[in-house]
Amino acid sequence: MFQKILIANRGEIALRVLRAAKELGIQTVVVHSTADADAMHVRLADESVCIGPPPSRDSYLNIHQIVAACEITGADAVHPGYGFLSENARFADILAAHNITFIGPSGDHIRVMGDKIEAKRTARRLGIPVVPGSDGAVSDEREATRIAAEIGYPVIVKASAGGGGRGMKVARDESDLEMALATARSEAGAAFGDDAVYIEKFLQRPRHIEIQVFGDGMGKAVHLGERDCSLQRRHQKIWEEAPSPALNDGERARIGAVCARAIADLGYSGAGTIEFLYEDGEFYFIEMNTRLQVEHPVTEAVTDLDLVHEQIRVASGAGLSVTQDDIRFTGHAIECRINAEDPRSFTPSPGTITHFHTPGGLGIRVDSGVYSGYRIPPYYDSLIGKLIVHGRNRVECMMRLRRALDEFVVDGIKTTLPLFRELVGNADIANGDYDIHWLEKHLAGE
Ligand code: MV4
Repeated sequence: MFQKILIANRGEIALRVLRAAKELGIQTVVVHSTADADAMHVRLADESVCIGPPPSRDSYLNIHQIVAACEITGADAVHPGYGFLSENARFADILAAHNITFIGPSGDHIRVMGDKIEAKRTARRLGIPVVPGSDGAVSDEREATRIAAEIGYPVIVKASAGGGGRGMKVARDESDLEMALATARSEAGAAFGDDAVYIEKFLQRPRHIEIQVFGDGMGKAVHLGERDCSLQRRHQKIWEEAPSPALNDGERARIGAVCARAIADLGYSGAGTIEFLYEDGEFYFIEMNTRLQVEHPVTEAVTDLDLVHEQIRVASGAGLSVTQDDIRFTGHAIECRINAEDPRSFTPSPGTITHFHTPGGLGIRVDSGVYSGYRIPPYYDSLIGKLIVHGRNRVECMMRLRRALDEFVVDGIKTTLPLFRELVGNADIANGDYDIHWLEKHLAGE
């Protein structure tokens, strides 16, 4: 097992990893920017190293500074959290070259999944159902027109180097296609330095359902069920739940088994998420994330597993603590992302939190790195906390969530709490009746 883990992140996820390391008796080092000297993760860690000025590129994204911090403190492993360097293949390779363990998959697996065309090709080869479309990059308009006519309109043009909603254009019919192709290609070239694009059938009213997987890097893998992340705005998830209100046990077991087999065959190591669009009873692979995700606590609630413990175990070579037969799904969990944002416009609202009071009681978990008197720096993501609620079923979970939202106090800044108080009173949400477009329509007043 590791002696000392360096946490290359900040905020609630730095705390989350720190807690897991402490529980396992592992020493902790955190790195931080000058803007985060007062942050909770810095206070709770055994050691801390200031690695640069506030802008992320000069601190949390500065690979050389982070490697130097490992050398200085003698850390033998790095946990990247999510965002920042968590899906940076070069970072994983550089750590390996320094004999420091990256707590995550290999650089090669990160690289494959970071290229959306390669990811889709790999998924298809491994038997995962994918969205119908071009087999790889489309080279010219004639090819695009032929493929679009084959799969039928509407189609979507996506950037291979994109992901998470960046660099996508929809073509409703053939007259749209030339423009969609040219725009997607030039935006991709400008944004990512890679203008490769591909075409897919555009699904009109899907849900976003993702499967949590774990590989031990030695040919064994498990799935931990799904999360329904359809409630989002501008590709930012705000509410995630497990199980999905749209799936039955048979569908879950079937898609889960397909994913676990694929991850085993790939020789994948660590936590991963296989993202699908789900429409009319069918799953369509879109992307794979090779990191721990913001919404992982929802899966922890329904499986009673500690995903960060598992990540650390697997990275150390100790393997997974469970086999598929050990995994049981109990009850229902919902996560609400508490952002320092205006609840209608979602514009960031940094500043000082004058009063912070978190709810408690049975089935309530709050993951947050803030406290009363904490000043939110304006440089980073607006996520300040997550409320995760568990109940024996969805009705009980929603009852507890309504109560927990009433107890939650965050004064001094604007947060997304009022939006959640509204959502828990909405009939569609109560019925689990929503797709990826629901929130934006609701906010527009429909
Ligand atoms: C799609 C799609 C419809 N059809 N692909 C957006 C983020 C990126 N991960 C993939 N995305 C989409 N891909 C096909 N073939 C609709 C979206 C999409 C979306 C997906 C998941 C969650 C929210 C979304 C919001 C708008 C569009």
